[in-house]
Amino acid sequence: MFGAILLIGLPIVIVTGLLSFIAYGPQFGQAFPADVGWLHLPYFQWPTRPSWLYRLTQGLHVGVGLILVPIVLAKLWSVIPKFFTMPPVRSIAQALERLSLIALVGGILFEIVTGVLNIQYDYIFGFDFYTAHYWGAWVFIAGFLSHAALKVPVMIRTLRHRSLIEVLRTRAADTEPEAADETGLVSDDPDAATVSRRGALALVGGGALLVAVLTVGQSTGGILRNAALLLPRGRTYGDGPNDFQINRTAVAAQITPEQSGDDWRLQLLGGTVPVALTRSDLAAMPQHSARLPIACVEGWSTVQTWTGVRLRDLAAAAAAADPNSALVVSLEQSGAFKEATLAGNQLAHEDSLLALKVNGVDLSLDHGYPARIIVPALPGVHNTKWVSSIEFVRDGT
Ligand SMILES: Nc1nc2c(c(=O)[nH]1)N[C@H]1C(S)=C(S)[C@@H](COP(=O)(O)O)O[C@H]1N2
Ligand SMILES: [Mo]
Repeated sequence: MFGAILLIGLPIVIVTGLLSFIAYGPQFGQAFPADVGWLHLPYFQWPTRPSWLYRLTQGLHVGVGLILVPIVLAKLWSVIPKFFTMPPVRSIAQALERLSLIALVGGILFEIVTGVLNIQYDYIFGFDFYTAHYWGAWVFIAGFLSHAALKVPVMIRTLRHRSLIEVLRTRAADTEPEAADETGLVSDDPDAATVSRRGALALVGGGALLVAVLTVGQSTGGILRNAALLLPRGRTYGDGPNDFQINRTAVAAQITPEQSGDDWRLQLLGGTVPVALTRSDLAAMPQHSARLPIACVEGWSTVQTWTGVRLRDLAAAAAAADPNSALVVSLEQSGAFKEATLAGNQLAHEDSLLALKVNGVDLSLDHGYPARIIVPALPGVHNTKWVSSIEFVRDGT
């Protein structure tokens, strides 16, 4: 049963994880690791529609990943004797199976630990987290595929020979041990059962459910947000229109009042002439509103109503026709998120904005005042706050 659940759940975590790598824009060298050598995924342009795409894929990656933790632990518990088999290696075939198990078990524990630490402890790894999590994923994928190829037939046979209804009706006192088989997991002389099969399922299922309750509110919001104790960025930021998760505060990013005050200018580069705009200049341009999510790689997301100037109007204002990409730079001096490159399709989308307002009021300093990027389906990290310049690029000219 545990194997069957993992067989469905883990591919979701794997695929959404790899999609996140592509969403980060490897073509601009801003996915990590930047150079993946021969393990090159088929890259494609990350879409801007539907706007909730990254919210869904990354929410699933983190959410399903966390919910599966109790099931992974239970699955490991169920095969514990296997970890202590002596002698550890008897034949070449068995040595290969053992090697695939190290990739499988070592890989998944490594991915869980690095993933959880990255969510909860604010990038303690720096960028090495992404590199480690990426290569660890491939080790795990190799172990997972070979293990599934070997064991799915065994799993199907085992599930077939026992009826689930029957299992759900059987108390601990009536629980019979498994018949001895070639797996070597059954004791020659088992004690009486201390827990029924249904009890084991309920315990592990309850654990997964508990993790789900503590997690889903970070994406759904609403009442469940109060239950989202695992929400890394906290649950409340005071009242008012700017009350939603803050990844990095203005203080943490060392944004000074002088930098973001009246002397602030937005520099538009890469067009026929450089342009510098004040915040009032921007406010005097045509304003557009869109309901768009911020979806962080950490799994949390929130949908807000943003208002500002379309990025394509800014390109036009700089006389930069049909840009293929743009480098957005923040006032922030250091830090990994001080700049990001946006692709052509992201610049062209009608809802892609340099936002001045959120939910009808000026952005708070923590949410990126004087102006921030907000683009449909873009990973949260590339929605640069405290923008100081945008350089439009047209390849081949
Ligand atoms: N300049 C700058 N922009 C930034 C960041 C940052 O640290 N510095 N954090 C990014 C990340 S990781 C996310 S998820 C979003 C979060 O936006 P919010 O803090 O307004 O919710 O902002 C992004 N923009
Ligand atoms: Mo983020």
